[in-house]
Amino acid sequence: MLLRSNLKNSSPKKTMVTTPISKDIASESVLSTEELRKIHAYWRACNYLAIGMIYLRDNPLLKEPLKPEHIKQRLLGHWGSSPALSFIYVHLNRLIKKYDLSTLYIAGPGHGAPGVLGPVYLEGTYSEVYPDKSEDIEGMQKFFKQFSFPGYIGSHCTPETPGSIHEGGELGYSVSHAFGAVYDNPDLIAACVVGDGEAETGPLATAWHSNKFLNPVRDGAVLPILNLNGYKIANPTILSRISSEELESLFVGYGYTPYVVEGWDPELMHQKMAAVMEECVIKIREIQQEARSQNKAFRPRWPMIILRTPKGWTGPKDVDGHKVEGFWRSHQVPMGGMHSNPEHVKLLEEWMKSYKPEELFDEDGTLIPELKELAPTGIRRMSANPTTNGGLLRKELKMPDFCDYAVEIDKPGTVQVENTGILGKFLRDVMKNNMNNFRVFGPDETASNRLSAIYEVTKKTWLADYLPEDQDGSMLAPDGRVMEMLSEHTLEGWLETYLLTGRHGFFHTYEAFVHVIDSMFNQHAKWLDICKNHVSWRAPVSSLNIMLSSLVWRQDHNGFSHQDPGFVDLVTNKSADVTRVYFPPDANCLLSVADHCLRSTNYVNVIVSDKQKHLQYLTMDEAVKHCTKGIGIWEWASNDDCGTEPDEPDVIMACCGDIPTMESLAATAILREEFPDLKVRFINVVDLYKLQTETEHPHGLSNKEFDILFTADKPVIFNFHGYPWLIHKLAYRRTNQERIHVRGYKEQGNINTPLELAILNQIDRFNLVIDVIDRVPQLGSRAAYVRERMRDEIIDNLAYAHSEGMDKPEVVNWTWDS
Ligand SMILES: Cc1ncc(C[n+]2csc(CCOP(=O)(O)OP(=O)(O)O)c2C)c(N)n1
Ligand SMILES: [Mg+2]
Repeated sequence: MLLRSNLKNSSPKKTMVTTPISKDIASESVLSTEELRKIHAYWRACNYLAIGMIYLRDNPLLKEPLKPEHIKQRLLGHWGSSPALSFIYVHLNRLIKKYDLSTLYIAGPGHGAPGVLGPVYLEGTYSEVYPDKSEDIEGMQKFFKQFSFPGYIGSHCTPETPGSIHEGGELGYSVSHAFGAVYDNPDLIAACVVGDGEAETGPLATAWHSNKFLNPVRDGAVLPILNLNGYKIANPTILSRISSEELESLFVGYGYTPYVVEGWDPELMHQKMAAVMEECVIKIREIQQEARSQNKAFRPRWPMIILRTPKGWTGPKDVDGHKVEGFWRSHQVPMGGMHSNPEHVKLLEEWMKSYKPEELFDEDGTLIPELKELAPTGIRRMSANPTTNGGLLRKELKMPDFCDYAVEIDKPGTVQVENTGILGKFLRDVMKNNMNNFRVFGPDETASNRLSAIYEVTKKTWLADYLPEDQDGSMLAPDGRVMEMLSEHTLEGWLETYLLTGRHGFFHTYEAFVHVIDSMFNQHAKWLDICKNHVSWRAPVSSLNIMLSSLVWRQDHNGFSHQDPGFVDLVTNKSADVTRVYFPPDANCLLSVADHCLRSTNYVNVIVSDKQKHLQYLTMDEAVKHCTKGIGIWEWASNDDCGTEPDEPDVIMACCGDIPTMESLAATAILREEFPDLKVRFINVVDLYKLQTETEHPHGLSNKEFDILFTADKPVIFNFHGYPWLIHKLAYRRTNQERIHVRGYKEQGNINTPLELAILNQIDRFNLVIDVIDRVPQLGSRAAYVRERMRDEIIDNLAYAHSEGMDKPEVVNWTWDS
């Protein structure tokens, strides 16, 4: 045990090597005249292609005078970011060849896709993947026309882009994506271009700290390149309008050594960029060499580049009297009106010809050999780096047998267990078996969500400073495999590309705060959907597994702010091809579901499971069957099968979610005692999508199956974990759906006891009994008395909670004894 006095005197153990900031190393020329000429020519070819993509549908090499009919009717795409993106790309190519680097390219401003697609085409990958976009004039014409054209590809670095694992449509995730790709990929460098507008987003701002989680012994490196082109869509960027001192200090504070490359003159800029980028690559290698030769993890000052270039660099200086190059007006298409303004057509032609395409491409439209050889070949091309089609590298997890972690069940509903605690043991062994391609991600909640068993085999990754008292339970280690940072954005970003590069992971977070990454989930689901349905060359990747814990119904001490079960509503908006939502009611079901999710590919699996103690219902054998079916009658809780013909239930008690399941069971117990003749069928839903029809979701029940389970006309009292409308939304096509009465969270909450919270939202046992009484016609006079008693129970229990600060012992200790 550490003593208090130790704590007082302790000073952080420095893990970071402090090297002087070196910035202005580019005074000498590193490129020979020949190299400079060629690299500039290659960049000109990229820029030419970028403009061609945005403007042309025909006449790709301008062999004929440019006419309006050669130009697309709708001009879409972003020129502004493109020149810098390809500038960086060609300079990376030089070093990839020189040092035989394995590198991938992340374009933060992915809207500048023309700046990426150009070099991808020039290095041949595009034509290999899409043979009709061949490296000749015919292929170039198709390549131009397809860009941002209906029926073809989008204007970002979409999944169709070879080498892309980051679309960059929604800004903010480039840095976290870059780091996620290099964790456990020691030989990989992720070159990550960050837009200066993008850098204003919350997710990007916090992701700079990813370097505190990067271990130079076992992980690769990220080279961030902040493209300070000064503007967003129609505004200056903050980082471009602060002093150099402030700017550089910011990155020093984030733990980087910033190298500044600044200017307009391409010739000078090529020399500077070549020198700085080479210095950065050498630094990265030195750091890795130092760490790996001694097997010693430390946090170095990683290099990063601040590239200050004009927005729309090399584009038209002015259009119609307005400044364009170096201003926000170059963000998208510098000039339109191509079908009404001949002057603009002339300007476009001059602009394109300024790159001298005849010097770059031969008669057939193929890049000339002396330029072709500037690009790396084979899998060294950033567009063909194997990690960018990670499904091909993916190896199945070595899975322990989840049945070995089963909770013993003698009688359903009598034993209480922390479900996620059991899962933690299973995940511990998944981790133990897969110590270089599986990680667990959470915003400082691994222990809180009861998954601490994982720490028996690995700790939390931590490359920042250590204090002596950290020995006392902080569970930090430079080689830990549990990723904890209080940034759901960063965690989600890391995990997404960890998966896209062929590995496996598990993300868990508080239910209410998963909303922080709503739109990241959206983007990833869209990415998967496109890959699955439209990009056949992308191999399936491991599913994104998200477990929501610390659920709405057990936020009695955190209160209202922590009560929000709405993430699953969002999930159900996304493509049925890639979304799955599970509500395991107990630990054995959770194990079965988790095993299934960890083995699956190309989905976002959402598992909703609370961390507190809950009643256990199914043996492992029963749980496997129940989860395989996804929905089922719990016979032991039902009494509608009496062996008389024709048997029919009077009411169906349906439930979905661990807490609502217990309340439904408790209500069923009351019903069976109070109305022994009432025939109750008890149905539990694990797989939420069972409620949709099979035409809407592959998991959906057919109408026939649904009617057999729920009957065609009996009242259904559906107790749901989340917002009630979601069940109505999913089941809206079912027979007589107006008989389906859903209880769920109604935004009623505060500091409550669990039962009080349930009562306020009417998912509690007493309100459910009242619901049955109100919906089932033949209950007779007794119903009135039972209904009164239920109302009395509600009043009593609320009063008890407010006087004692807890629920009555008979509620807390309730078990299923029927
Ligand atoms: C999160 C997000 N908000 C807003 C937008 C709309 N948007 C598209 S491009 C852009 C400006 C981006 O500026 P910057 O990152 O500097 O890239 P640049 O175009 O200058 O290369 C904006 C605001 C977006 N794509 N994503
Ligand atoms: Mg910008």
